[in-house]
Amino acid sequence: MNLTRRGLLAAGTAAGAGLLLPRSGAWAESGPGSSGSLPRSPAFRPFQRELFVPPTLAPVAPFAATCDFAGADRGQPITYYQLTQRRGVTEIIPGLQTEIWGYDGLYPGPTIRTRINEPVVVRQVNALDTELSVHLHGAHALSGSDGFPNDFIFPGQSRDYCYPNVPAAQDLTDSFNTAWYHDHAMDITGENVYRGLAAFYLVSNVFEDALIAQRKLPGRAFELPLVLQDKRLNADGSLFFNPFQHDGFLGDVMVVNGRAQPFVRVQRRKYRLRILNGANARHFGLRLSTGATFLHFGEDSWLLPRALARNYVLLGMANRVDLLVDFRNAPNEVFLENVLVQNEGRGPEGTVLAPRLKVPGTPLLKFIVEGPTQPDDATLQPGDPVQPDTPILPGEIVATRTWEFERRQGAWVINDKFFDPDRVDARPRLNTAERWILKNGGGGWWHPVHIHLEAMEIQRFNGRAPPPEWASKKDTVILGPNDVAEVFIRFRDFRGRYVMHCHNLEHEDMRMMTRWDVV
Ligand SMILES: [Cu+2]
Repeated sequence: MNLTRRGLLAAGTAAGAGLLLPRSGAWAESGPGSSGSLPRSPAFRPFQRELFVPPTLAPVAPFAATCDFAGADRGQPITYYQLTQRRGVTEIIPGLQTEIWGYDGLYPGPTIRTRINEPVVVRQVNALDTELSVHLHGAHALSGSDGFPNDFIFPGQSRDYCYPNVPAAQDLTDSFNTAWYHDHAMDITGENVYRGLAAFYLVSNVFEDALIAQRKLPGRAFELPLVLQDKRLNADGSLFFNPFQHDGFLGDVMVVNGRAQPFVRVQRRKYRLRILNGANARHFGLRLSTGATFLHFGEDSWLLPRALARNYVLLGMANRVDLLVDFRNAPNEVFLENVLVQNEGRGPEGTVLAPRLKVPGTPLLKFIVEGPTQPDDATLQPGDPVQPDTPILPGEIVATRTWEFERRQGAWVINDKFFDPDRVDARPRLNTAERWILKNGGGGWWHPVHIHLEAMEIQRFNGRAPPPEWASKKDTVILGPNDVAEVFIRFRDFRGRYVMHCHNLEHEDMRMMTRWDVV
């Protein structure tokens, strides 16, 4: 499949896709791109199976790592992990066996829990028959460990990833918190992630510690990491995926932590929900079925400066939200619902700031609320400080660059160019800040734009101040049709190759990506 997708790109057009044959078993009998003949997933009764919570990965004995921290580990003791990427079998739909590709054969993969300024080495072993590259999304990562798209781990080989887990420039207000690791191999990221290569990487810091110690946030026992995805299954339970569908893959089964519409038992107290949109091309607009207000205190990799009262959150692909939900006075059943209307890979209906919503929406996860009410639990209030932000000031800006995201020849370009890992499109200087103008060229397409290495700080969205949840740090900003985001970004600590790309994984694989080097 990867060779055929590459052949397609070499031919300079996607129009010949129908002439190329996919790898056997990659998808069902329907013709290339014929959305009308997509298989419908087998029917099932939702909310019969319990939520799967991925295990926390245990460290291994130290080994001689082949990666280079370049001093970024600051001499701190290093924790070592090892993961083997291999096939596994799971039940996405009850009663049907589905083969997945997983970190240690698990989908989602094991959660890595670490701490800011505590260096980690992860040895990734490739026991699959495809090329891999691992990106730690939302981290301040060394170039050689960032999962550059053609820094491949070939089948049968391994690669060591060095994560110093430092906040940029040792500024603790830059401490990242909810990151995730997922595949980033050139041209085939969409299929690799779709088949299961995604997991949480959670990094505690002093601000989070203080909130938990002060009982403003719940501790680990009342925290649920949730990755939302959509899948499509063939009648035999195998995953359907069409590598020649370049608009953006949409499934017809809503999956939370690898299981279709599960349930979870919760007590009558407050819970922290760390939600990740891990889908290829589906955006999620989330509400509780009760319509209840919750607190939104983390966005992408960073805790927000202050807690916000919300009753709706929007997640483009790769976006994360950290929410505090109060079940104390809830009815016995509450659903987390997707209320965003999206029927095509190109994006949801409506606009980013005024999406078209359906209420009631599609229930994703059922909370079964039980037991007596816990009084005085997790006292975080709207407006309370969470993690301070040190904004980038206009006086720090040394350059302005404009990046336009558009469709060309059935594939995707940034500033009229397809991704080429050997072409450097920008060379920002170490320890400077720049203004980047991110523009969606239109055509009805949505592009969640992800920048590696550093947070972007959105100054303007379509010429106006961004909504408060987008006003501090972000690693992925959704650009709806014709949207323009003006962002400030710094380039600190690490030189080398990095990328920016659309996180619609089909757009990314069809070259909506650009390489820039910190020099
Ligand atoms: Cu896109």
